[in-house]
Amino acid sequence: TLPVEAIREFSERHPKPGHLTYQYGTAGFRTLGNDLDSVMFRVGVLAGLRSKRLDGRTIGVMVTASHNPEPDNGVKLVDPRGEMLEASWEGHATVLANASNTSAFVEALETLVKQLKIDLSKPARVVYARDTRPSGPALVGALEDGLKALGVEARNAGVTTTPILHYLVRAINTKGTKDTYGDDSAEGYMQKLSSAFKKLIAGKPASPPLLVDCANGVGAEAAATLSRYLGESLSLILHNTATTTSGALNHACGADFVKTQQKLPPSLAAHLKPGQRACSLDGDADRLIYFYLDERSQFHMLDGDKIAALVAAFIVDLVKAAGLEEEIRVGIVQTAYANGGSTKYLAERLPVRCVPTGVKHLHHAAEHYDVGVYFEANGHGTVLFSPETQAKLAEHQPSTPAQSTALTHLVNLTNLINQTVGDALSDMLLVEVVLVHRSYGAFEWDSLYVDLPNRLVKVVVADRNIFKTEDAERRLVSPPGLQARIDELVRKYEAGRAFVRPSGTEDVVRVYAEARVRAQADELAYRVAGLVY
Ligand code: 16G
Ligand code: ZN
Repeated sequence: TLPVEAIREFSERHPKPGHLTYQYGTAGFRTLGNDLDSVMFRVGVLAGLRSKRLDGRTIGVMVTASHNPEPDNGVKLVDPRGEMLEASWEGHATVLANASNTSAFVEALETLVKQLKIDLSKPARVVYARDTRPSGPALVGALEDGLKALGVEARNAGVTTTPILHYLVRAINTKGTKDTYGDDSAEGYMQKLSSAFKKLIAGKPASPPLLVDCANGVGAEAAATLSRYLGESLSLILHNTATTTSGALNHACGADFVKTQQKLPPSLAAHLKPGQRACSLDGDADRLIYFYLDERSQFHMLDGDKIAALVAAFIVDLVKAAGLEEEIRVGIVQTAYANGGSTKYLAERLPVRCVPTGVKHLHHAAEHYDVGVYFEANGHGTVLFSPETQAKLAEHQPSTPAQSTALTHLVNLTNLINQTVGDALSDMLLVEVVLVHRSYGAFEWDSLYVDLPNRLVKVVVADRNIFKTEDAERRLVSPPGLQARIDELVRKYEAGRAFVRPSGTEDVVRVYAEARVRAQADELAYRVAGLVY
């Protein structure tokens, strides 16, 4: 049975504020750090139950609010293979978080245990970590109370990036099996990535140094460690590493700043030379955006779409060179936010699928390919190699030295890439490998295709829930009649495309538009926003 006494006692220390309702959304629970105490406690209990339900396999809990402002915080659960929490449990999380008091919480737990047939005699194991936010330590304390209340065997992974926590979950759950993912420590992660990187660039000329904007977040610490592991194989120059300066996190820097503002973080202005590559991580280092200045010091962004194009084409070529093109199908997954220029470039080379926003949709769709590449335009993405593909790569007998080399590269890529989730540091190394192999600088990479000018605007509406979409969020079915009016507008613009969707993380509706020229993209976005308002 449930340790009701302990749960009650701990729960009383973490009362739910009466005026708040919580929702486990695209990014888990996310709001002001000050409002999350009861949520953290309850997530601790829930994580323990999830582990029991899965026979004692280790569940991950990450305390972060990613690219959001410093006062925000959040929490996400990670399933045993390092992937996002199974969708059906998002609802359970929401129910538990909103139980009005201790009795209601205990009652909700009892219902859940019965409904899901959770065997409470099973062990419960959880590994957790947090980012560098000032609200983190207290929230982790609340989480630990939840873990204690249920008697969970807990492991504190300290302050680390979201992707490292995902790596740890998978490494712990595969330890000692034939699918072992790596040593279950941050050092194991660094070792795995850096040694794959060194093998992939062996014998190639070293790249000029790369500037890394660490968003003043937890990525700064991980990048510094990684840099030591990389040694001379890649020189990283770290900027925005002020993880203890109040107010600095994600402020005028980081991947989200660069993507949404489409400009250089001011803090890099004095450091970035024309033609030099630079990249930005977000606050928990699961998103990556590259950029450079041209010879006229014009800013150019290389976002998730550009990364997808670079990486997917490279893998397609390697698969061909290894003589495996008949056996291994490489595909790509995007969302409606993918630039039309990238979709056109990619569709000429491999199958492209469009899915709704949110990592879980992209990840699941990518699993349907032998090698599935997914990237959101915002810089979150990875590459998945199916278990059958990994086995094929391990067994395949190459018939020429060229095939053998390509095959070895593919195997090394499976180790370089963090396949559990988008990982800014792993993706950064991946980009660097491709640039070296292609002999590309930032400019050559950028020239693979031309981005269509685009504009994203937020519209505050009375009720965003009346906006319902279909066709991977590319069309509205509700409010009635609105889509027809959008279509009518879009037709007036050359290469025009626009869509409207309710945000999953903010109380707003988002409008995206693109067109052949800048002024037209802006105008289309504002006119569609005018229809929504
Ligand atoms: C979250 C998602 C991201 C998505 C974004 C959309 C994860 C880990 N992150 O940050 O994939 O692009 O939400 O936000 O799932 P929106 O619904 O407010 O546009
Ligand atoms: Zn993030």
